[in-house]
Amino acid sequence: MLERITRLSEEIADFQSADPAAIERFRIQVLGKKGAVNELFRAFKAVPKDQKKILGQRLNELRDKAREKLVTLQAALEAHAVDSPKIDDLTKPGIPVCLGSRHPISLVQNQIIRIFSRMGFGVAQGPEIEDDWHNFTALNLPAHHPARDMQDTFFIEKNPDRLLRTHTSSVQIRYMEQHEPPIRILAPGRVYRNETIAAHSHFQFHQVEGLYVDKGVSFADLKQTLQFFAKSLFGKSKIRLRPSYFPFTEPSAEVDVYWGLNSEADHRITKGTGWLEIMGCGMVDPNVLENTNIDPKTHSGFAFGMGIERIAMLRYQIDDIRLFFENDVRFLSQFASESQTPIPK
Ligand code: 2NM
Repeated sequence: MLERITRLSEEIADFQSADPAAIERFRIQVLGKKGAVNELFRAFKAVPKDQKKILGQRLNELRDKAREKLVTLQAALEAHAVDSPKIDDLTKPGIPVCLGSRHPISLVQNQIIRIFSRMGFGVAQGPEIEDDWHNFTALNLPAHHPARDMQDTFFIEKNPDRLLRTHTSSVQIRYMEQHEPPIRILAPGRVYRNETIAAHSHFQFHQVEGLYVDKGVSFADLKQTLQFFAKSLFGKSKIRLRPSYFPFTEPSAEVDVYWGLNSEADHRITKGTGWLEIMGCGMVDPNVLENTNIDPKTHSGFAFGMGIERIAMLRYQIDDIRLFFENDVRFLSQFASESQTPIPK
C-alpha cells in the first residue's frame, strides 16, 4: 500500500495540463468518488492495526497534495483565460467607433486664440454670473445707458446685485484689478442678453474680447493688430475702421473687412458693398483704467470685441444662429473633418 501511495503521489506531482477537460479527468481519476484516493481509503480499513498510524498519515497527505494540485491547475487556467481571450479571426474588421467632433464655436474660438497667441496674448476667464461693478459701472457705463435696461440684461438678484454678464469685458476689468501692466489678454466666453430668439439673434452667444495695456499703446498698434488678425483668419488683408461709440473706449470704431464681390453670396452678405462688419474696438477710456487702479497718465490701452457666432456663420456659411444651440448631430457632424492642434501654451 505504501508503494501505491508513493506512486500516486509522484503521478500527481508530475501531472501538468492547460486543458480544462484533461484537468477534469484528472480530478475524477484521483479525487472522484470512485477515484484512486477513495479506493485507497477503502483499502485502508483492512490494514493491520500496527500500520494504521503511519499509513493514515501518508493517505491524508496524499489527499491534501491532490487537492492543492487541482487548485493550482485551475488558478493557472483562469489567469491564462484573462490574459489571452480567444480570437477566432485576426483578419476580421474592427468594431466601428463613433467619434464626436468639436463644436464649430469651439473651432472658431480656438482659431482666434491661436492667432492672438502669436502676438503674445494669453487667455483670461471669469464668472458668467457677475455684479453691477464688473459688468457695468467699472466699464464707464452711465446710469441710464440702454445696455443697463431690464430689457437687455438678465438680472438675477437686486441685493446683492447679481446678473448674467452681457459681455466678457467684465473678465478684463477683473484682470486689470488683479494685474499690473503690461497686460495682453483675450477673454473668450459665453454671454447673455435678453433678446428674442431668431435667425440672427439669441439670448446667449459667445464673444472674444481682447485687451492690451502698457506704456505708449497707440491707435496705430490697434489697427496693425487687427489687420494681422483679419489676414490670418479670413485671408483678407484690407480692413477699415469706421468711427463709432462704446462707453468703455474713446475713440471707438467698428471694424470692417473687405470681403469682395466675387459671387452672388458675397453681394448678399455684404449688402452689395463688399464690406463686412466683424468687430468693435477702441482705445480704453481713461475712466476705465482709473476704475481698475491703472494710471491713465502713464498708461494707455486698446480693446476689441467680436461675436464668435457671427464669425462662424461667415466662415461656414451658416444662416441661422439657433443651429449652434440645438445640438443636432446632423449639423454638428459636418465639422468632424476640421482637425485642430491644441492651442500653444
Ligand atoms: C468691444 C468693443 C470695444 C472692450 C473694452 C474693454 C475694457 F475692459 F478694456 F474696457 N474690454 N472690451 C471693448 C471695446 C469691447 O466689443 C465690441
